[in-house]
Amino acid sequence: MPAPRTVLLTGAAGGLGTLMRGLLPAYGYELRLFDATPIEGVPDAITADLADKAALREAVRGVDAVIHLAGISLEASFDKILRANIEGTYNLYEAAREEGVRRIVFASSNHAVGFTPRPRDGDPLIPIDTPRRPDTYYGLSKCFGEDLAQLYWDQHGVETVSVRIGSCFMEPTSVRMLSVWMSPGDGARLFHAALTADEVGHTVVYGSSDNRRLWWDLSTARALGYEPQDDSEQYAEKLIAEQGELDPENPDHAYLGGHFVTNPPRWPN
Ligand code: NAI
Ligand code: 15L
Repeated sequence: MPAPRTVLLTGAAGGLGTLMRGLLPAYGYELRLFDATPIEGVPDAITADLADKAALREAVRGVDAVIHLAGISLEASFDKILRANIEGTYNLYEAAREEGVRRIVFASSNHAVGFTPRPRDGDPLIPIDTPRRPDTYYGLSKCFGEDLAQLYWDQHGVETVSVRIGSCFMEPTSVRMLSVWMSPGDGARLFHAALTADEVGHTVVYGSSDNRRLWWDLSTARALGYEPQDDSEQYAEKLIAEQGELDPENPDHAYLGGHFVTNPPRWPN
């Protein structure tokens, strides 16, 4: 596939979308922005819901690839998740298929496998083909998205890289995040690799930096050409001093999904 130039970024108003709007143009991409929430100061961003099939079809027309970040990013009622994440992702894939877009990068999440026990000292890293164990309806919607991506590859030849993102924020803010953090710079490197690698079919990768306390295997991401540059370890001393080491008796610390397993943060509206 020729390297994509014009890329639709859904979820462009959100936290990750804002970070990627800042970082991806340096790789030569022209971003077309899409979100249900208007983006201040960017009048040409498309303000539309993923339920609006006509708007989606127009949004994908003529782009070389899509980075699909839009959706509910926390736990919510099944009805809300169904509409935004399940039907919304289906609508996006249908629009891409109809308009001949060949590559999608899908923001999956560690919460697709959130009920997987985290590795303890000496345990092997969690492989990418570990059985899916969603920790929430939110995580379940990411399992659906990964399966939808597989179907659209097998049935229609639309390629996807599904990125099971850990925690992509400016800095890790918890001891768990020392293991699952993806720096914004590494996020952009990974999205760039996912957009430009040859013949990905449907490839599933974990999305994180090369953290010393890493819990999962980054080899499928590296096979795309991803070379992470960052490591959360520089934040470890301060976070552990404030919060203590992970407690093996605490259920919040027992699984990849952390507190999503016990008391997930909820989508506000
Ligand atoms: P966010 O909540 O900050 O942004 C999500 C954006 O999607 C918002 O701007 C919202 O307006 C938009 N949106 C929600 N429903 C929509 C709909 N029906 N139609 C159109 N737009 C809609 O989330 P964040 O952190 O930026 O995450 C982006 C994506 O990455 C999400 O899909 C999330 O599940 C995934 N992800 C993020 C992680 C992170 O560390 N930030 C970790 C794992 C996955
Ligand atoms: C996610 O999937 C969420 O969208 C994000 O807000 C973080 O909480 C992240 O997972 C995490 O596991 O830290």
